[in-house]
Amino acid sequence: KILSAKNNNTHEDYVEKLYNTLTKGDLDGSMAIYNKTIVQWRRFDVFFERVLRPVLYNIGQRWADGILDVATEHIASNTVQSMIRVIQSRANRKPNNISVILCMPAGEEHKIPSDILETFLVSKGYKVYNLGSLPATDLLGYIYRNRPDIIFITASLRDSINPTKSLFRKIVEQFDVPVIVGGYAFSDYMDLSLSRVPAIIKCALEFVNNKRECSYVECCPEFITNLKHTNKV
Ligand code: B12
Repeated sequence: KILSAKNNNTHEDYVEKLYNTLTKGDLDGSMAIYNKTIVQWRRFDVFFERVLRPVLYNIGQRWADGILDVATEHIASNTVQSMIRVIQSRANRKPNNISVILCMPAGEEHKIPSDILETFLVSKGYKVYNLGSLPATDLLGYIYRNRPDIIFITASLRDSINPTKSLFRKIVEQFDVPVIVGGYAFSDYMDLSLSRVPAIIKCALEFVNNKRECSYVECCPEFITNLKHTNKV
């Protein structure tokens, strides 16, 4: 026990180590850190929430403060995308027959949050359509053809808040489908950590399918408010 405790790192240790490997573009080193966290915690969402997300927020802050140059930020985000691909290829897939569209409003280029959500949801058995950023008309056509059970819109830029609201309105005007909005742009208003995502989805589906009040009101009041103002088609 003493030996294994000695080998265990804290979240902060991993954050520091991952910051160093990512900013060097070191994929193998980054994956070695990921593998170690899995052995220690046995849950990859803990790695995403407690290690990768803080590292990316650090990178963004240092870039905004002028301490980190754009090229290094790009190397780090490209390495993260490679990591996510490897992690997703290892995810267990026991289908649960619920489909989710992940999308971003036009002009939003921050796709890493959607890619992390995709990996998380796929590992929980959801069928995921990760569309990235696209014009509203294309998204509406895709929804019409594929009839997803739920739609997530992700936005990181404050400038994406209004385009997100507009996209939200266009979808709910035409389709009777729950739409959930989240991401860094909304971080002042809601906590959307990965561990809350399954409860949010369950609550949204209960509300729409059974016309029942959500039992998770405390976990997603903003979302419920949105739904109550939705005109069902
Ligand atoms: C990597 C990065 C980039 C990369 C993106 C690469 C890619 N393919 O994704 C590049 C280099 C392209 C980029 C560009 C820009 N960026 Co940038 N970027 C970042 C950075 C460092 C990390 C983003 C990220 O992946 N975060 C990690 C994810 C995992 O966290 P998250 O977004 O919170 O998502 C989690 C949860 O919120 C939740 N979630 C997310 N969405 C949803 C949705 C639902 C429904 C639910 C339930 C949950 C949920 O799940 C996610 C996984 O845990 C951030 C810093 C930051 N604070 O995020 C800046 C940041 C977002 N960028 C910023 C800026 C300013 C820009 C540029 C304008 C810079 C420029 N002058 O060119 C451009 C804009 C490009 C555009 N048009 O979109 C600012 C935005 C400020 C603001 N809020 O307006 C930030 C915050 C940096 C900063 N501190 O100033 N960027």
